[in-house]
Amino acid sequence: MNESESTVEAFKASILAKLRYAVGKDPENAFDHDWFEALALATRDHVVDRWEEASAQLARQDDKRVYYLSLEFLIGRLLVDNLSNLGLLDVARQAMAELNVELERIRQIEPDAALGNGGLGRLAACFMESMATLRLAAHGYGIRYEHGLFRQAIIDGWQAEQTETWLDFGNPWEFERPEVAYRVGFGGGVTSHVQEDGGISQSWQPQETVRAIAYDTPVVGWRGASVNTLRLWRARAEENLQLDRFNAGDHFGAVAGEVRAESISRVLYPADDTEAGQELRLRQEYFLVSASLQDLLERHLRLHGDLQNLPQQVAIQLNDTHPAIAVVELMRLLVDQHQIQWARAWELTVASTAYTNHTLLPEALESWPVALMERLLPRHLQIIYLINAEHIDALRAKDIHDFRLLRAVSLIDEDNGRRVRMGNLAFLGAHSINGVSALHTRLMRDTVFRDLHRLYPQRVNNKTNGVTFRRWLFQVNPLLTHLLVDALGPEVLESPQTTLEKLQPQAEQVAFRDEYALCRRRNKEALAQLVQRQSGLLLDTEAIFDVQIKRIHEYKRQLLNLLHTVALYQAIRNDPTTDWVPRVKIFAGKAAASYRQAKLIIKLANDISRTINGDPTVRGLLKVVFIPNYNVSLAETIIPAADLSEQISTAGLEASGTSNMKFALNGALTIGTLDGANVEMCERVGEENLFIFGMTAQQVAARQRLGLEMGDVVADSERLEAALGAIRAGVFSPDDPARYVGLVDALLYDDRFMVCADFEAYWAAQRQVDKRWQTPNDWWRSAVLNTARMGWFSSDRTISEYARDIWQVPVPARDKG
Ligand code: 26Q
Repeated sequence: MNESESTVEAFKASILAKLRYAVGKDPENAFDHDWFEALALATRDHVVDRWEEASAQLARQDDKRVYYLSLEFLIGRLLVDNLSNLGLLDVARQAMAELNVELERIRQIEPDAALGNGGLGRLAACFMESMATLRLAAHGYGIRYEHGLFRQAIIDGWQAEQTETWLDFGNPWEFERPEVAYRVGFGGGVTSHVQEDGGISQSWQPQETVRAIAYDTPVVGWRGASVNTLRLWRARAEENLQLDRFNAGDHFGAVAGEVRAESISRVLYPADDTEAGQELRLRQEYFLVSASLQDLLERHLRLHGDLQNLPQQVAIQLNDTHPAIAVVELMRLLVDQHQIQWARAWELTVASTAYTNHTLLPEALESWPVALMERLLPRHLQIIYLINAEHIDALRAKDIHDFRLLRAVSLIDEDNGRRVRMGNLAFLGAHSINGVSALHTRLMRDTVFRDLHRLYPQRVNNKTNGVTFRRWLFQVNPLLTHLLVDALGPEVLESPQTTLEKLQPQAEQVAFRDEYALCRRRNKEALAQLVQRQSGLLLDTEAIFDVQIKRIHEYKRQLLNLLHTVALYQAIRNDPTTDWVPRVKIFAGKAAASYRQAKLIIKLANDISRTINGDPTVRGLLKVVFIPNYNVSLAETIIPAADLSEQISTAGLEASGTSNMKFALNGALTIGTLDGANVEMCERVGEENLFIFGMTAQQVAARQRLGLEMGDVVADSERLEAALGAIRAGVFSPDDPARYVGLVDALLYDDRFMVCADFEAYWAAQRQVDKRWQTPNDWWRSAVLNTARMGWFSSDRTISEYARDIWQVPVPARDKG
């Protein structure tokens, strides 16, 4: 028996042992789920072995630790991720095959860990994987939501939200740590004490406390380079509280208290903007922050015994303002609990904390009513007032008295019923404030943080997002990965960042382009099968697969894509003899449950889909499909099957985008605006290999100043007028002809997102797409060059930049063995 055979044998034995002793089944009676569990547990043993080694090594090295605080981690599935990063995927597949079980089927059993809404949450997951790969001593902190992002059902074309229950069958990847528990307080009041030295100290007596219990998930880096920990907190009621009440006969009260406490980690907020400043959300934010800071300070004191060197040993990264109350909590812990002088505590806090901004939309910037903050976190509000007073005093001392400026940079918004501005708080309390693409960072300096940036010009910096190539290339696209290894050698798996560019000459080789196109064809067939299983619809894999998958938002302009779809439909009907290029328009995405316009856009997509797919005069040249329940796993099937990637947000509004990178890496051509990271993709991939159209951020701003009435624009475009007219008249909604009158009129009279203004440019760019498709040599040359030139968009590069510029931690040299 050779080495690999014995590895397979051992793995098989381990799976069977897990099946028998952990699952309690024998192979004859095992269901798919039992096999999944046995395989996951067998895999987990290997993970844990590496985890132990890595933790021991971290403890020895005593490196500075990075703490990534995020309300969201959009992880998806872990089985293949772990197997693949441990180099055990083929072993596992073989072992399962010898047990007569198909890995491809079993892997689908695993529910997605959907503890996030979209890009920000997925970025946190990519970062965790890259930090483990780069062997940084990094910990993720988040909330173990019992229910992740809702499941989307499409009922009669409308989105319906259904509860997501990822933990129903248990979670093989997590380790409950009941011994790692902290108390988190809420409410109550603050009392002052005169200390021995005559100083005054404050202490907070919360009215209510909740326990945070740790659940640890190991995060495996590539080749098991390191295994880090994602620590998620679960809220539990204080045990004695329940019992006391219960014994006093207050049975309902006992349960109500428990429900109240535990509701904190019950469900992820299913919105990717802030609209509702709800108490429960603030409780979640503080719960995460307080438990995590207590935990990291305890670790720091255990390892170093002194808080004065905190910034040398600890870097805290805030994923947007959601955990920004950390600035205040750290001050409270240092000053009230560890008796550090206020000024010194502030130095330590600022030097330890950094903040990443992910949005510019002023209405999406988090702020909390002062009254709510006072009721829930009275001591924190005091500290906020103190920070603010010192901040404003410091400006006055610098002879800055401009009333407008002072109001703009204040932590308190006095214009909207007194609110605490979390963006300003995070800015003041952090030594680094970063945007997520070059354009976004520039706009941050010019708009939302204009005044603060002038006061602290060193703080704002850019860290363009990236994605992990392990998941978003190697795992999702094994065919292309195989081809890349054939062409470039196994080095491409170790250092895709530097190796992929060596693919460029292959773009000129017909034989290579053919093989490359064949991989795409196979991936399209897989997607077509999925669509057929789900909806019965047959897709033509010869057609351009034209894909827009992301949260539904007006600024992302799914409506622009739908208008193009309708215009194309009308053009085909009007001129059936032209040699139209066959297209499949693929949409997927969830709308926030309370976002009415977004939900109407989903209905419109489904109405258009039904009408066009059912119209025989189109002869299958155009198909439209809305795939329900978009999530990480669905993205993993769709992205490698895409020919065209739609990245068409109103310029200036998409901070970065990350699916744009995943598509391009897998060789889809982008049709997009000069927004977010598209700008940098265009620079690196070469403008001749994408389709850029539409107004720039600057032009958008100028156009908006002219007003949002689009009568002239529409009158100038027959195509647009006809498309809007058909939708407005109920052509796609005969059951309710007036359904879209409001939606169309909003585009005509109040087109905030420049859908009409960009329509003609978009149409023209789409015709360029058709033209390129009809010259396969050109299309596939561009596709290969996209893959070859996307290396820079690896999250390994992004994390290396955070490590160097923000965290000041060394990235250990890679040992390649
Ligand atoms: C805040 C308060 C209350 C309730 C919800 C929220 C909330 C939750 C999630 C606000 C925003 C989000 C998510 C934002 C997000 O995903 N932003 C995206 O981040 C990506 C990673 O940087 C970028 O690529 C995208 O451009 C950006 O839209």
